[in-house]
Amino acid sequence: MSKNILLVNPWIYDFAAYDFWLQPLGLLYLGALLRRNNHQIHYIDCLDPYHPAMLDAGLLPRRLSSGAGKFHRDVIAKPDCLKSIPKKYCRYGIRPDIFKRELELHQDAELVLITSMMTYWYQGVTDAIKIIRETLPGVPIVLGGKYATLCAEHAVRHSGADYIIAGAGEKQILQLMHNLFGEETLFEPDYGNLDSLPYPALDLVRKLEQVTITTSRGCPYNCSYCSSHIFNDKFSTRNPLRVADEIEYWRRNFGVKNFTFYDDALLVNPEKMIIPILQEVKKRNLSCHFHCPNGLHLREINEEISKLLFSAGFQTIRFGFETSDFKKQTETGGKVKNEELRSAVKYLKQAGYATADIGIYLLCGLPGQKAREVEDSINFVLECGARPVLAEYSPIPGTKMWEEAVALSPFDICNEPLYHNNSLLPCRNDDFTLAVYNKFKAAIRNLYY
Ligand code: B12
Ligand code: SF4
Repeated sequence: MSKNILLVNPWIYDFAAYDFWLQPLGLLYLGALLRRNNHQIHYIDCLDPYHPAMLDAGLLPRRLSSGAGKFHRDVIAKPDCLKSIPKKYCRYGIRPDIFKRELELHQDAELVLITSMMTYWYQGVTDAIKIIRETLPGVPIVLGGKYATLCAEHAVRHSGADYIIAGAGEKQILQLMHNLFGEETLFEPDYGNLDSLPYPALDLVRKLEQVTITTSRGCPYNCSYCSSHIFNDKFSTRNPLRVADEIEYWRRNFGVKNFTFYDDALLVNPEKMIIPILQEVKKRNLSCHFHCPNGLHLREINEEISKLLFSAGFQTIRFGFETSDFKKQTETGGKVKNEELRSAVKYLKQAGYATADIGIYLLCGLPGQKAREVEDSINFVLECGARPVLAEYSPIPGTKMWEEAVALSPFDICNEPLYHNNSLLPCRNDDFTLAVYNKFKAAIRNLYY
């Protein structure tokens, strides 16, 4: 029997948030799978910048043609544990009364699926669940995603959801449908083949400005600060021609021009993935813009790939370099070396990219990290002719670096996920202080503006 299922993408509560092509991709994958199983799928996006009730109230945030842009924000009271932080704390997205009114239109919902992104955004999840409970009493609520996986015990105690699902959701949600409603699975994907999954239900997005896409799940590396292996214990990839088919599907049927890759390891094995995809996109005259706000692997960049990225319309490129300190590079996983950055920048520039286009992520505030290391890394990136982009380290439970982070953080990161917030610089220390970090950040900003 077909069920009415409501998908909810909750609010972000944070000191700052920007829509860098954000979509709740995991949730929309599950929505598509359930739809393929004959269920009726509905979607409420608390982050929707174009919600008609918000537009009627004159609350349209500034958006870019690429599909990135601002969210509407309301300043809210800080939780007690963040009271000492001298910054405004905001709820990003639609107003709660609008969310409630939207929920009232879904009185026939039989199940609610809610996702969670950053662990430290969990208050947006718990507040949304509270309102769902009040408005749709008795409807089971299932929580999954990053917070549900990385802080499962916390989520059980605090989220208010009926079911917490950790890790990849496809198999587990079909199992839950069976357990809850006795539903037989009509369509079961081959879990070893990502191409057997239906395309994510991005058609439910009110104004589809950009499509988020993945060519793989997981990562062949295992860096000590990263949780990729917790979500996917092995690296699995799609067929590049099927990825090109997906791009063509959204391009031709929905007119979408901007595509954002959410892979952990998009450039790994380029001859088997990114090269054939981009060649195919060119052959099919799809004329797209591509973005990758997530860190790409520098190691794979050579002359051919650089030219292809540039000519195929890769506009936003960011690379995960993290540090120029050789010892730290090796200890944390060895995904890149200094000489690889130098040669990659050379090839990217020959292909047509300007200095400001080549964003190099540097991880700041790793446990015990000295200011000098960050400063040296910034200087090395500048010397190579690229643009340093500072990324504050967010400690993640279950990663190799977690114990060290717990031992060295001045915050109780073990018991309070709000302290994982990167903008707190959760593992700051007496040498690499917030003031030093702000000084570096301002110096980089001055170089570019
Ligand atoms: C794309 C991405 C980004 C993008 C977009 C943001 C976003 N949140 O989507 C950008 C580049 C902007 C970004 C930025 C950052 N990111 Co990021 N990002 C990712 C990434 C690579 C992919 C997320 C994704 O959509 N995956 C694909 C989908 C299919 O997988 P999924 O969401 O996990 O969904 C599956 C399951 O979780 C589950 N599921 C999901 N929802 C639901 C719901 C229900 C009901 C059920 C049953 C199941 C379920 O089923 C799905 C299908 O199997 C993840 C790493 C990863 N491997 O997941 C990091 C990750 C989420 N990011 C992380 C971090 C640290 C950051 C930054 C703080 C980095 C920095 N220092 O600057 C910033 C902060 C951004 C901000 N403040 O806005 C951390 C999380 C940290 C945390 N404490 O929670 C992650 C996990 C990477 C890591 N380092 O380990 N990120
Ligand atoms: S290479 Fe990137 S995605 Fe892979 S484990 Fe390291 S940080 Fe995570």
